[in-house]
Amino acid sequence: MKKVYACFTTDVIHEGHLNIIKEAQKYGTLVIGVLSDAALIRFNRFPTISINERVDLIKGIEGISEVIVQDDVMYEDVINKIHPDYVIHGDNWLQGPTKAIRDNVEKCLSKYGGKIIDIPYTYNSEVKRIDDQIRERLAMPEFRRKRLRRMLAIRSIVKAIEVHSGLTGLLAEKTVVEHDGELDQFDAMWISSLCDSTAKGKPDIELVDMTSRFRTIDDVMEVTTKPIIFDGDTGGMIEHFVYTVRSLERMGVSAIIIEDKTGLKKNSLFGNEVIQTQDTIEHFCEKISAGKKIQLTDDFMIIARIESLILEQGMEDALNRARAYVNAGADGIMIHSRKKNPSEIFAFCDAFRLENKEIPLVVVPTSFNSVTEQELAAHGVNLVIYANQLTRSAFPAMQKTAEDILRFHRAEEVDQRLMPIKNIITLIDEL
Ligand code: SPV
Ligand code: MG
Repeated sequence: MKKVYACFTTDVIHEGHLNIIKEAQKYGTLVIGVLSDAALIRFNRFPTISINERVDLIKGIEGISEVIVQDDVMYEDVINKIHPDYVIHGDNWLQGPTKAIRDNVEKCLSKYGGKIIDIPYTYNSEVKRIDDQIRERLAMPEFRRKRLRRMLAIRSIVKAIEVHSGLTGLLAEKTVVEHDGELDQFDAMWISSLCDSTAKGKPDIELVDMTSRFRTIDDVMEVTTKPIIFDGDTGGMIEHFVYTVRSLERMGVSAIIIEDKTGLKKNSLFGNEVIQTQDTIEHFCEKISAGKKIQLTDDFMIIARIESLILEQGMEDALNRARAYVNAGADGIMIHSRKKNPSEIFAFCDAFRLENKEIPLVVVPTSFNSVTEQELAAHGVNLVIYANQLTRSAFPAMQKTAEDILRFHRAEEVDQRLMPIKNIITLIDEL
């Protein structure tokens, strides 16, 4: 009897999966792999049920000889282990980023004469409805909120990108890239004070009020499922901060990052070129504790951002503050720098990790942008935030288009570098 293998990444069995099973049974005995949580999160999306429940779901279907867990999105290990004669999959993997998976399967099977069976992918309204429902569930506050903590526990490094609108949210949600035979995507979204203010044409000085910032979050939440990290600036007055924490938690935001500055906040990337005042350790600890006390779930995170290196107060001050903020209840530490070279970030992370192995470390490599995620992870960083690159890439493109229309008194010259309207429309989901 020949052996047929299929890998399932689903939480719900629908007609498409049953078609694969029916077709596979014509070729031999069927082994189904269930993609592990870590691999599923990296490649696709969060599961809404546990790995054991997903395995049981498949075991409950008749005509399957074995169910195993597949630990990597690429099939290499599983193929080497079970040597299937056939691997069966919907033909949707013939294009797009998932083609890299098919290429990998083809290479592995060709070593011993195994074959791929591509069957027509099942597109129908019932399958779409089920997929949409899973996505809607992932977007619900109680599901979304806890996913940052889970992600930090599972991934060696979590990657967040700045978003400030529904459209940039969609980019963060849907951009998947195949590179060097691996698939990658962003794990989370950063609601930057700088870019949220810039999008409204306002300076980054805590001028855009909370109601307006929440409106931005809401726009993003409407069209995405990934966890959200909110840039809370200084957090404001303690009496106000507790309300902010409550609101964000209720909305399904996963974390707020507050920076230890006081008075009129200026963007950190100005450093000491402008007047910026660091908060006292005692007062900032009080703010963290007040926020932790008010939150209702264990999911929400308050991350303390240390500005000592930005304000040239030295490494010892940064480390002292980190210790104090953790003692006050901070769920993570963000260390910021505006040096081009990452050495002070590495020095802080190395010293902090000697004392504390657990608390997540967060960095924003805007100035020290040559550093790779892998290097940061090697120094104990858990979360990297690309805080403003979408805004900075969009603005010059829009500015050039505006200038060229003025220059040529028509739009033809700019058209070849514009995204076709059809592509914009297909980016946006319709219910
Ligand atoms: C932001 O994105 O608003 C930040 C990061 O706070 S930074 O601009 O580097 O201060
Ligand atoms: Mg900010």
